[in-house]
Amino acid sequence: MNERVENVYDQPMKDHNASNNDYSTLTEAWNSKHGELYKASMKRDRLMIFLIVMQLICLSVAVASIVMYFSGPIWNKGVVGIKEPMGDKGPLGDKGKPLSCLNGWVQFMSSCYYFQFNNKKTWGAAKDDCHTKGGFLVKIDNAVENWFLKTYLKTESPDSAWIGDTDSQRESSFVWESDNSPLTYTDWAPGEPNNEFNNEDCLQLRKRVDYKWNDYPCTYSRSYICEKQ
Ligand SMILES: [Ca+2]
Ligand SMILES: [Ca+2]
Ligand SMILES: [Ca+2]
Repeated sequence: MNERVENVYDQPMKDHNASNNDYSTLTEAWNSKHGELYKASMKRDRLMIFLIVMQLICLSVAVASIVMYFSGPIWNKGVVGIKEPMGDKGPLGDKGKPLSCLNGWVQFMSSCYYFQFNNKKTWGAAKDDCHTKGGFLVKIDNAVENWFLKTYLKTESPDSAWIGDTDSQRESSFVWESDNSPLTYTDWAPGEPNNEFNNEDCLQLRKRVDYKWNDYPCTYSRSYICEKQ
């Protein structure tokens, strides 16, 4: 009659411990498995992203190749009113469209450029020659134009080429000779402009520094680049 009702809380402590140990073991196993699954999932995601990026790169290269194949080189050596001859890979320049640059000038974007590699001149004489030709010593307005000029120079690799900028009026105050405007874009070589021996007032693109900009004595005869718009 007075039989004692068994209370679960009266269970021996060691049983609880055994239960806790079992639970811990299960939890560790689950965590371990979950961790492996998570790592595998991350690895798969990274692989997918890598494959997608590679596909995009391949697609970009393919599109660029097709565009270059059909559009010809990035610059045109044109003659007014005369169609370009057919090259190995099709027409050079715009198909059937009269080019706006005179013979001997190279078209890029909205300008024509005259590269004088052989008949080298002082900066002042080069400027005068460009004016005689109806243009000016090249004014580099931005990185794209700068890139084009450097790329084209590398086809002949002169030691340097004059560009139309000078600080001869006031030291360290560089202006373009075409419109007397200040520099808005620059691509100086390391340590330039240094006005060495207090005698460097004219700018050139210099081969030894990958055709980056250098101030140099204006009286040296160098290749030069004219621009016409
Ligand atoms: Ca320009
Ligand atoms: Ca100077
Ligand atoms: Ca210099």
